[in-house]
Amino acid sequence: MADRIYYPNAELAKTAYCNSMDQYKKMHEKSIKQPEEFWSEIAKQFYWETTSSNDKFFSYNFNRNEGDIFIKWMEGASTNISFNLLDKNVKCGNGDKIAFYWEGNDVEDYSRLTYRKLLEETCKFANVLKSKGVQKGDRVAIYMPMILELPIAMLACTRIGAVHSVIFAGYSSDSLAERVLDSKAKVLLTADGAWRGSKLLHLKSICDHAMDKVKSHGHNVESCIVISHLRRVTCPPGNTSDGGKTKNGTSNGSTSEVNLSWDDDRDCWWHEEMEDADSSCYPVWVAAEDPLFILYTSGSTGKPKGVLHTTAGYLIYAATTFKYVFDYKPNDVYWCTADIGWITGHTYVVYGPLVNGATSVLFEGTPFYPQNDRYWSVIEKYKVSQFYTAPTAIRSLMKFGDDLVKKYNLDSLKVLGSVGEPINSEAWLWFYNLIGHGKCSIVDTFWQTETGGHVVTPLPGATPMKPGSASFPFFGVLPELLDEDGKIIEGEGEGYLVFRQPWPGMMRSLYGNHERFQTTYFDKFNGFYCTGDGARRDSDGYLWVTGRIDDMLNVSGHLMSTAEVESVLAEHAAVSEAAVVSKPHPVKGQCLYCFITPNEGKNFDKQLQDELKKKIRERIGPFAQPDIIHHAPGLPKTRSGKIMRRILRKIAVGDRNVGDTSTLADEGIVDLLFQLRPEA
Ligand code: 6R9
Repeated sequence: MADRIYYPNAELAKTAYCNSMDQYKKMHEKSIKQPEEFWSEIAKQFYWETTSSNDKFFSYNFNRNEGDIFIKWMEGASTNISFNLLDKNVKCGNGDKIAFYWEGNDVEDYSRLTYRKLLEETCKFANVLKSKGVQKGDRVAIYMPMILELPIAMLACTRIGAVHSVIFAGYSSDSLAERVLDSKAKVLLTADGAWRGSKLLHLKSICDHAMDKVKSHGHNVESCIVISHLRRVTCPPGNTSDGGKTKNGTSNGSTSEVNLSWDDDRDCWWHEEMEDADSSCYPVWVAAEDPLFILYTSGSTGKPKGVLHTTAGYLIYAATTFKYVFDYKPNDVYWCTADIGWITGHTYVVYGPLVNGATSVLFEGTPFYPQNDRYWSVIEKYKVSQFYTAPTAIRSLMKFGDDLVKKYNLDSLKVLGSVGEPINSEAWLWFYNLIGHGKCSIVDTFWQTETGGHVVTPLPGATPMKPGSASFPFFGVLPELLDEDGKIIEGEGEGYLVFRQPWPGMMRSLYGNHERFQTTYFDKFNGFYCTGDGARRDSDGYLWVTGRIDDMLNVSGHLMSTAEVESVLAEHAAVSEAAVVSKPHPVKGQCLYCFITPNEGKNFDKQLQDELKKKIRERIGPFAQPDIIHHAPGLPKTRSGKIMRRILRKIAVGDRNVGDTSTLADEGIVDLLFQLRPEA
């Protein structure tokens, strides 16, 4: 079944923006050979305060021998993103159209926001930011749950040319502090707290710790603006918390009852600041290459990388990928389940849908609350037509059986999307047959925080699908597979996935560290952007992304580096050394498998294991908690002291076929580690 080719639904193809492989090939060829013409035609759909001349539309250097790496699109043009997403839609008659249906953690909590109201709220909050001294180019850190104020805050930044840095609200206070410090954010936006399932997240208190830490490193967050969220949502049953509504909808009390610490000089309530804010705010026109946002992603050295995206190129790329990959039509309702704290949420919850005037669902909760059928009930409730989620979510929902799905009417679905990691064929087929009733196209979208938008993906009305293959490059993208020596692999084969030339939405730098940007992505293969992923091309030219080939792990779609986890583990007083590898996991894709060498005289016992798990949760976040901690009296190292992770990965899966061990300083260690394997 998995080898079969699945053709796009003929009905969908009839009206699709791109409805055949011929059309795709023509458009792709033009986008590669004449990028200026291709993208300038698309750019005409947006508002530019000043435009770019043809000779300056696109320039770049991918070759370090020829100077610094740079990528520039639409030099000379200026615009404002919030103007294109909001004012333009309101002017075009979309003012009363719903921009977001908000679906809270609890089924009783929901609301909606039109484009007109979104514009008004954005302008008001932009004025609040101005009143806090935020100016063009200043960084604003955002640590918020999935609530309507989050896109409002991001768009308010763009209104005045401020640079947002959204930090996923599952990160610990240390991780938050590290990111706030790196970007030197002037203002931090958060909420008092939020429910995730039946768990309460104390967001403001996490921010307090982070701001203290930032201060001890010499940087001051001048203002912290807090949304009073708990008082307006329903408390999960069995909880009597903090000022939230009880199950019957009556209020438990006011937010002042929430036990928050408060710094009067720094902290203020969002709703109080908004009360008198002016609802109009003239947009600040920014240059095409002015920064739009920073988004941190894990780096293989352990220090997060502040991926920097700029204005014009990101806008046209988010707009174009959203339109073609989801084939969004004016009456559709689109739902991307990703948190806005990740790149998928930036491009495909906020920018892509809004610039296309789309109606989306913004979901605060989890797939498992109050029951394991929440996703299917939300699709039925809003008649969702495009549903975009992650393989890890699909695999975890498959476990609960098909009956839970069959209770719901999912007929509205047309396109299903997958992102974050390779999708195995079993999950693909379940998604296709059970969720999509065999009539929806699946778009398996390969991309990265760095790429800004989809780079390898099927188009739903054109591409015949092979389960597990991200298939072909999007417009403007020219992939190659390289062998270890940097030689191009033609035709069938497997190698490093790289890109030969920039597309508009690709990152421009790492914030404050252009040198690291150049060495991380361009040093391995001169003249190519290196993704860090491996891929295979089959005899039909389809690309199959096989996963990371650097020291990165992908746990439930969250990317993290082994170095990042190892350095936290090694800080524990009882730990002499730690080595982390990934192990395949049936639901999460990969999980963390940690080898720990205790210090002399220290016991490797349950208490130590629990402490290490707790430390990772606190320092990185709960999603990074290791699944297995393995006692390693020694580690397999080369004579030069390099840990051979290849061997550790074999031990993790119990595969005795470890290959050549002759370069090891102590070959006996491998046997010992096999003996000490914990029962999985
Ligand atoms: C969008 C996003 C990027 C890494 C990437 C790759 C993996 C993402 C994938 C996929 C296979 C897909 N990845 N989509 N692998 N097929 N469709 O996830 O960004 O968080 O930066 O992660 O995720 O390994 O390099 P990000």
